[in-house]
Amino acid sequence: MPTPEAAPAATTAATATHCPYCALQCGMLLRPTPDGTAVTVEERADFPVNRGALCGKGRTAPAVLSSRVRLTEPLVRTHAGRLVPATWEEALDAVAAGLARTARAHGRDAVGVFGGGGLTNEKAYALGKFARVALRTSQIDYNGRFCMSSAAAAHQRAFGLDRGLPFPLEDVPRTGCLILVGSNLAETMPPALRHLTELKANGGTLIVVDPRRTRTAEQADLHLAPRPGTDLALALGLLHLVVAEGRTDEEFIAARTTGWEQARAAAMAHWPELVERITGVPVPRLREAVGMFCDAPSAMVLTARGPEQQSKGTDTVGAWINLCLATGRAGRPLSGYGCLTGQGNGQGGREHGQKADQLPGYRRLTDPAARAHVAGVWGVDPETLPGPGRSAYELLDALGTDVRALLLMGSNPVVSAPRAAHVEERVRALDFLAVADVVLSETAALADVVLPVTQWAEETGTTTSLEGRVLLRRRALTPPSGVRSDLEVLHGLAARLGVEKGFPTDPEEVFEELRRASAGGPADYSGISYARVEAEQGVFWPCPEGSPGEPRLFLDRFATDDGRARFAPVSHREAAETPDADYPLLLTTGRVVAQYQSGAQTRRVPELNAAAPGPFVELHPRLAARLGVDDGTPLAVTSRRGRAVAPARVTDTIRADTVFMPFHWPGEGRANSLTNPALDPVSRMPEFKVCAVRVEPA
Ligand SMILES: Nc1nc2c(c(=O)[nH]1)N[C@H]1C(S)=C(S)[C@@H](COP(=O)(O)OP(=O)(O)OC[C@H]3O[C@@H](n4cnc5c(=O)[nH]c(N)nc54)[C@H](O)[C@@H]3O)O[C@H]1N2
Ligand SMILES: Nc1nc2c(c(=O)[nH]1)N[C@H]1C(S)=C(S)[C@@H](COP(=O)(O)OP(=O)(O)OC[C@H]3O[C@@H](n4cnc5c(=O)[nH]c(N)nc54)[C@H](O)[C@@H]3O)O[C@H]1N2
Ligand code: SF4
Ligand SMILES: [Mo]
Repeated sequence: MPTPEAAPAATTAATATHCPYCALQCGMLLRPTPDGTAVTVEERADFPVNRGALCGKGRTAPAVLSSRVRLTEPLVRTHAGRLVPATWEEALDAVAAGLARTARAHGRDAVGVFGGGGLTNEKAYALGKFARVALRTSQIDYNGRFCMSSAAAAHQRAFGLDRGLPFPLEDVPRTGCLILVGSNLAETMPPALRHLTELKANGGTLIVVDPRRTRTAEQADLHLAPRPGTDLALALGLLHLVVAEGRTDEEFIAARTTGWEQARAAAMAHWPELVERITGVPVPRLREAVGMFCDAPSAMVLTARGPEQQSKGTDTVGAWINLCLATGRAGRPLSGYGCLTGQGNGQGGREHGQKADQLPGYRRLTDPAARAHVAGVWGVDPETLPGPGRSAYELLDALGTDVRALLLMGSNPVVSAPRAAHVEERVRALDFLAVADVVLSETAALADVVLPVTQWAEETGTTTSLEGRVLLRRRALTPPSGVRSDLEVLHGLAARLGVEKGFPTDPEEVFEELRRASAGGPADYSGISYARVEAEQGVFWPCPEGSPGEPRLFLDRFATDDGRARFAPVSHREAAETPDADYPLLLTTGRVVAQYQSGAQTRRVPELNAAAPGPFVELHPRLAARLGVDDGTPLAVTSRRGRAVAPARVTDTIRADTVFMPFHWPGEGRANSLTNPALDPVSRMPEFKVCAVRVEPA
């Protein structure tokens, strides 16, 4: 199949685009090398979010375009069990046959689809449609479930709408006080660190809540280091003090919220001394935080994965939102709650239908009007659309039993899912696995068919950044001849499954359909076009036809039926697992600056590997002394799920009752061999950020 996008003319003109990795979606220029076979990254100073600044991952992103590390031809597993090169016809035939065979033998819901928050809006939309229309399975979900789903659920509950940041990032340095809860943005979004420096230069104050004194916490005026898994109690304790000290904004509460009495009563049950006992944060520090937050003329709370990746993440975020609402720090200029979304298209990826319960435009799959609208755009009978399916971990857990064939696009769960050894075993138990990827990830290596796809610089598509700003990545480079785009893959598979129409391969054509499908929904993109996005440095949704887009939400009313924000009646509860005699320590997990996610891409970049060569276990000197280990000693970390081995990194920046591991590596040092898949009851988010472990010299 010829690739539908015209190759750029042989020129050395640079293409303006965005980074393939995180949700900051830094602007960059890609300039073709003189022979036209590669691109180099240059600064793009005009894009306001990063003003030219890039982290090491962004600067080195072209390394993954090299055929030395990527896939350039389809692979099919032989009867002898080896993956060998195949033609595209053979590979797509094999995938379509594998999926169809399973559906025939075990029913449509025995075929699953797993997507990713790194996929462009066009791909996420097409993948959701492919599941519902071509496979007619309910079993689709994606890795965003592991990312910001708790914040999304809390957003919906409180504000009636889920856009990560209700204001552009440029507002952050102008607020009076910022509480950053469980975000290490100095490592996870380095160019955003500038906003913290500017905030302080403007006279604003910064509070960071993190069990570790991270590079981000180093910047703080006040660092609170709670025990992992206790942010809910911390937020309730702060609200208790706000009430006790008479610092609520009664006028705002009366005019713009509902549910205060219940939320207030719950907070009043959380005495500062009790909160100190639960969190380990001394009462004077709690008072200091309340003073800083309430004294400031405006204030924001931003959460990231620290408080969210917990089995009570939704309630925890709800408690931080309660704090904002009670003090009138929401729906006003330079004030509000926001979530720092993670993946390149973490925001857009959660809006257009790759989520188990969702239709495009952030519509609910159970809503008859939404089904009718989207079925109309798709040209199918609403009755044929399946209902909601399993959430990501539940889907992975069902592999090989209820779900017997899987199409995976844009995730590497063998490394990144909780209780990963079990997930790996489930993946191996599948009757059929097809993986579309740019590299042979640890999960792709287990597939029956591997489909090599084009990458960010080789294809056009939109992403929606953590600000809710829709951005365009333009194709800047001709892909190698052996690869096809994800849209071409879905087109080819749909045709083989008997659905000839409805899966175009031109991204702009897909976007035009997405516009219509999203029209009238909460995430309305109908007024957004490629031309507008390019002319305006991005367009903020919601953007109905004719709208300028909305950088700032909720200033007049919240998106609930009555326009009022809803307090969440939340109380503290323990993590699913707490330390005991057998597993006396807490493990928390997260990221380092030089590696991205499961590392599938960044572990293939020499410069990044030199900076972050492998896993480690961060622990406090007191704990190290008790265990009799030094910096570099190989440590065995054991939980109820499994065991991991990695060298000790001794540092006084972590609590003495907690160890930390980054999750970027497979094999012996895989942090997710240990993590607990206990799920949040609302968001179905696993508890990546807290489980009980035992640590000993290996
Ligand atoms: N370098 C790099 N950058 C990335 C990514 C990457 O893999 N590498 N991934 C991108 C993605 S998808 C995401 S989601 C974001 C994530 O961005 P962040 O949320 O900033 O990243 P994490 O390191 O997972 O977690 C942040 C902090 O939470 C702290 N923490 C752990 N447990 C708790 C707790 O119980 N409470 C609190 N308050 N804090 C806790 C950790 O110590 C850590 O410093 O980063 C994005 N950017
Ligand atoms: N212990 C622990 N585990 C965690 C977390 C944690 O904090 N702690 N964080 C969780 C979070 S927030 C996230 S977001 C997940 C992420 O974890 P994963 O879902 O594994 O994310 P990636 O490693 O980015 O995997 C993306 C895969 O898709 C491929 N890919 C990239 N672009 C494309 C594309 O356009 N098309 C296709 N077909 N493939 C593409 C990449 O090469 C890679 O193999 O990890 C979660 N796991
Ligand atoms: S901060 Fe994120 S978007 Fe910016 S260059 Fe780094 S990885 Fe890319
Ligand atoms: Mo994420």
